[in-house]
Amino acid sequence: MPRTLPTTEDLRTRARAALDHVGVTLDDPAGDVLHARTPLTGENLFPVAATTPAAAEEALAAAHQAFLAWRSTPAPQRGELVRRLGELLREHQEDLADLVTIEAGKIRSEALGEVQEMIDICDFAVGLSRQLYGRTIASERPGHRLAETWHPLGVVGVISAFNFPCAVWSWNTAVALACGDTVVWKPSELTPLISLACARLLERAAEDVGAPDGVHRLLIGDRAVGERLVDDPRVALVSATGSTRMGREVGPRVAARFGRSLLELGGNNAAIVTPSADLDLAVRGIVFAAAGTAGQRCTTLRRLIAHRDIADTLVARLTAAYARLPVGDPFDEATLVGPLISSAALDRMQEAVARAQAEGGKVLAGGGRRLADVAPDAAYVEPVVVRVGAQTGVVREETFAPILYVLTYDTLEEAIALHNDVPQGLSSSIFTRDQAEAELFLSAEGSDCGIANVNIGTSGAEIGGAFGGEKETGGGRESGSDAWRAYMRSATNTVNYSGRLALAQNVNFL
Ligand code: UN1
Repeated sequence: MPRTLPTTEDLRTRARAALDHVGVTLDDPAGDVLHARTPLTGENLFPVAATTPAAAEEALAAAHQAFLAWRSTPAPQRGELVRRLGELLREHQEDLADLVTIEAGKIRSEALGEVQEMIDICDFAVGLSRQLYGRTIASERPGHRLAETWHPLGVVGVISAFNFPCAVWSWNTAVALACGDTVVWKPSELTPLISLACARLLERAAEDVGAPDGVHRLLIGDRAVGERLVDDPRVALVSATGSTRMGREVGPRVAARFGRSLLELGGNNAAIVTPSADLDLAVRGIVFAAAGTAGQRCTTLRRLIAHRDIADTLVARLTAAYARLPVGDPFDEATLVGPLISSAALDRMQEAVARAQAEGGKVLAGGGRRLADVAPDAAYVEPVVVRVGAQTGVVREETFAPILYVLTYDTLEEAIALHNDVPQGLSSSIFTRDQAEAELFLSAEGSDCGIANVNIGTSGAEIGGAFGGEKETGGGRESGSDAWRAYMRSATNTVNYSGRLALAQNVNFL
């Protein structure tokens, strides 16, 4: 088990080098600042200038002004900007991954994977820039053509969370730019450095291809800065990723001004394991989904619903795997579980485990704090498995930490009912070798989530599919498939080339 950590000074040097490679210089900020911080040691790295209200206004005005030109730039030409961004992301994959590890605490392969997700969505969006298809519809009238056209929407406000500090931005930004929109981004206050790096690369891409400078703006700051995006009528779409509590505020406020919102909120993702499941595969899938990213993905597996006949065997294998999980320095190649984002997150995890115990749950593995002597302000913790008797109280909530609650079932109908009986609806999976069980789970009577998988865990979706979920998860869809439609407005066109006026529904007039 790794017993050492890099020092905060090492991390400063490494972050500075990465920023330097992408072209960001951190000046000594005057005025309001926020502190870039690293969960690896729990200490501050650098002060970063916060966006002033006047600068936020300038950003919104610039993005709106740029939209007026960008919307009439041919879409394949807009794709060139995204292509250039993708090239720069490839070139700087290591630098960006360093910043992701330093600010979000992800292990190396996951940090590189997050940047890969950005590269992938750029490739997707370049293709999309030649595929913004509308349909032609059969008109009921002779000499008429009925068609659907897709137009750019406006400024897109992107609000993103610490746990995917750059991939979620890229899903929104690459697609929005291809669709002819411009973007104003409010990242998490916890990850300003990676945000500055991404914004700089997009700025460089825009310079290289001659795109308007206002296609993208970054707002660094707290909630008040995010509120500007939520309330400004120039922001046509607010795409917000974060807690259900945040979405409950953002959704109605944007709706009150008839803006659009795309919400990607909390998950409480479950996997059902049936008696026919391949347990080797299930154990590996479950451990990655539940303990990977230190349980801090919105797709993290939080509930395991195991058939009574295999539950004890499965749990024994899981607890053995948990006992071997290397927790520690995410830069160490051997580590699989990095730190939680903050000691507040650790407090919330410990409270949740205590509540589960008070509700009758039994901790079967994990929960111990690690490296507290080396880094008292950091939050390294062993992922936890808790067996619970019923899906009550804390099990119905999303705690953003590596806690896996284990429940048992007797019939698949009962398992599916348990599965769906939580307020959230993001991701889900079933481990089975029985095709009928798999198909039932994927059917209308099965999982009620936006993502439903077979023989693979709940996390780690590819960008090609649409990403998002139902119920308290907010209903939004981002990333691939036809999620692009949320970033455009459609117009229905009726063109009469008959030379005569024929009214629809056979109406006679004049
Ligand atoms: C998130 O946690 O907000 O499917 C996004 C996954 C990743 C994205 C997660 N591709 O786990």
